[in-house]
Amino acid sequence: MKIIVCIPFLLWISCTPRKISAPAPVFPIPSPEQFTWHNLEFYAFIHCSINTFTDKEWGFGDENPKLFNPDSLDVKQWVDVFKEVGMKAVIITAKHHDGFCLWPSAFTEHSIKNSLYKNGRGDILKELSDACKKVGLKFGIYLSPWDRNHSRYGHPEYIDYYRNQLKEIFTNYGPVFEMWFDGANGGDGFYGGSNEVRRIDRATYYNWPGTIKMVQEMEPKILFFSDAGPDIRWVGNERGIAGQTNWNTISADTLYAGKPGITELLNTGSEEGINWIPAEVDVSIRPGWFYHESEDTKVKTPEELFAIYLTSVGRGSNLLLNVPPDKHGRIAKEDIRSLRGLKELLDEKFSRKIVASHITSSNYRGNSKNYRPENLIDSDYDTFWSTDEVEINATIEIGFEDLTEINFIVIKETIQLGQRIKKFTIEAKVGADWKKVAEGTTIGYKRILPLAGIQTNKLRIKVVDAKACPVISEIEIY
Ligand code: FUL
Repeated sequence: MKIIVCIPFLLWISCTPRKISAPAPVFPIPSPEQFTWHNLEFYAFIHCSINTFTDKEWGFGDENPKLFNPDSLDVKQWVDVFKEVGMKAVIITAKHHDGFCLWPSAFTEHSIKNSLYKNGRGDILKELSDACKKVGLKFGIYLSPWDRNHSRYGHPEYIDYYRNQLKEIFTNYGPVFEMWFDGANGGDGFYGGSNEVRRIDRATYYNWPGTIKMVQEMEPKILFFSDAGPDIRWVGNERGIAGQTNWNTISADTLYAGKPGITELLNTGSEEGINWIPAEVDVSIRPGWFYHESEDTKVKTPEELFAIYLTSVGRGSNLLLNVPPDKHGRIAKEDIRSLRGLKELLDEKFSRKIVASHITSSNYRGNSKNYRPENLIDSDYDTFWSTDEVEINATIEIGFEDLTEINFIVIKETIQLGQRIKKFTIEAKVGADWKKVAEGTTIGYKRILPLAGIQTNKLRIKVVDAKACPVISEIEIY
């Protein structure tokens, strides 16, 4: 049979650019609010309450509200310092386990309204949420579910009390970007004078689904943090260390308090996880969460904070760094010194990108410029490099004009399409040979790899294993 082919048609087929479709997402993926949360990276935690004046970490719940008396509390000082050092938000303990409230709640006498602060007319939630709005920081709330002051803790009436307080907070102080539900729950306490031990069933007592729904109706974009999510998970320790392997994915139904090995699971997440619940790293700049004068000499140094930055933000988590105001209600000079030192280190290490002279990859999707390797070094997270569907083991090569000293490489996966990479290596050309200088498992929103000042004019990043074809937004070299 003779096939007559029309030459102009063939020419048209070969010249018309085919639209190469982007890789399909590998589920689960972050919600838009979770994606915005990933972008925050670094923010402050404030513990300032009755414990600041009793020198305790956990108040019993029988403290006299008059003890709370910061004589020069200055929320502007807090937010200015946080802003100056690059933090993007603040989360405050509106009520810690002792039950004392930093706003004049209508549902209890155990609050700031009966303290000496501003003769009972102060409202720290209002002051701080206003100050955050002014400087452009997001505002978050920690409201301890456990309440060692409340007489009905452990009984159904307390749940109404807790929900009424949430209503007060969310109607008066929003927008609130993150709500922190602490894991410490039940035990001994004052409980309105009963002075006894009260245990609760953590799985059922609070009816979390109902409480969460109620808050979501008031604040639809809110993200909930707890040991088990549902939006952000605890990282499993308070030392500032996310897992070397850090999946943003985990299955919510595999998480329950008291489960053996839960802290390890929270630390690494799980490759097969069916929910997107990234880890937040909470750690204090001091040994305690509250201010204690005796810890003025124990404030973490800039170098220690930088190491924590690398094991949190540098492993794809967010860093929630606690900076507790002192008895005057001000951030202590020792803490400010360390925070400024950290900022200097971050600027010194990460403000001058090394410019690559060329970048190539073993494959890029459909040879389309939408997915070409140049997208990796265009300082635009929204553009990305990806490969053809079956090309999982891809290699990216980056060259420099001269022999260059390299201290850090930062890799950012395009997480809106799912977290995919399971294993990668980095090699540097040293003389005539390629030398492995780093390797890792997951990448996620951001992975920082220290390269110890290696001298090279070529780097090679190899994706060794991935859930599907890799998708990377940015590679930065410092
Ligand atoms: C813990 C609490 O018991 C500590 O006091 C502190 O608030 C920390 C952030 O969470 O579970």
